[in-house]
Amino acid sequence: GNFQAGEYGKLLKRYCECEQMCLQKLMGDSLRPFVPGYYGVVQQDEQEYNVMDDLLADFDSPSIMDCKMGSRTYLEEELVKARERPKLRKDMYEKMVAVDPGAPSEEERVQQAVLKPRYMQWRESLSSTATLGFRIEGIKKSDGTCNTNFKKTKQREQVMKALEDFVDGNIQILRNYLHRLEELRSVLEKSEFFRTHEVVGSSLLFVHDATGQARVWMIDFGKTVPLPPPLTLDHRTPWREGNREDGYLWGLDNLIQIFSEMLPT
Ligand code: 4IP
Ligand code: MN
Repeated sequence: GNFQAGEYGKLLKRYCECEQMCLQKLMGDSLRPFVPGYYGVVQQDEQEYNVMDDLLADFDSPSIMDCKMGSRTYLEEELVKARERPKLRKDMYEKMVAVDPGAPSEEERVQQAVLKPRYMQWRESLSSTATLGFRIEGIKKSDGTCNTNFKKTKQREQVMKALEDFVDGNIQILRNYLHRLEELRSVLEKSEFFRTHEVVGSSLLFVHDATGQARVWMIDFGKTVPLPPPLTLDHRTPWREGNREDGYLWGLDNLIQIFSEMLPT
């Protein structure tokens, strides 16, 4: 797997240079309270790991949700690669037909393979990524139940239902999450790191427990890359190839709106 248990309260994640660069910079950014603390690299059995805070350590039987943020889930360089030296992906074809046997085109059926951007875009439009700028990837509840079956969770109503179930209808937890998301948005809007990075494939990790404690962190920076200066992003402008926009804040706006609508007025 990608993770190893660390010392108490720490987590070891398989080393990724891109993630290391991001976490290092984030330790000096206004976003620091919204990301896991970073403690450098360790080696264990031939493998290197980034050491970071285990965000679950302070919770008692936590419920956890992973929301992948943004309207685009692959880097623009994947498009360039697919044009310059197209790599046929049989594994992605298999994952595609497992969800929808009718999804591949005639050509893809003949090749029994798809290109990566095609697969990623298909996942985006099947889920709420394309229409809302985020998607639920997985939910693990305090009772031990686990659900990663959200590939076709696309409509607002479906998303709301999943969120409702995640918080077990607990209004106070919803309120706490909403408050935390609004705080995160205001910090993101001022963050130097955020302005100068394309943030792709990053998730928001939602964690709450029976005490009513509810928190949200940004995680997964393996595809978060610095922009060539002086380029910056507003993270809301629709993506067109070349503009590097990722739709992160557009997705967060939608998520905040959905949480608000779920609360009684
Ligand atoms: C996965 O598809 C995810 O999109 C991964 O993105 C992506 O990894 C995988 O590409 C792709 O197969 P499913 O979630 O449908 O299984 P993430 O890491 O953001 O979850 P990359 O490498 O793009 O991050 P490959 O090329 O690693 O298989
Ligand atoms: Mn992830």
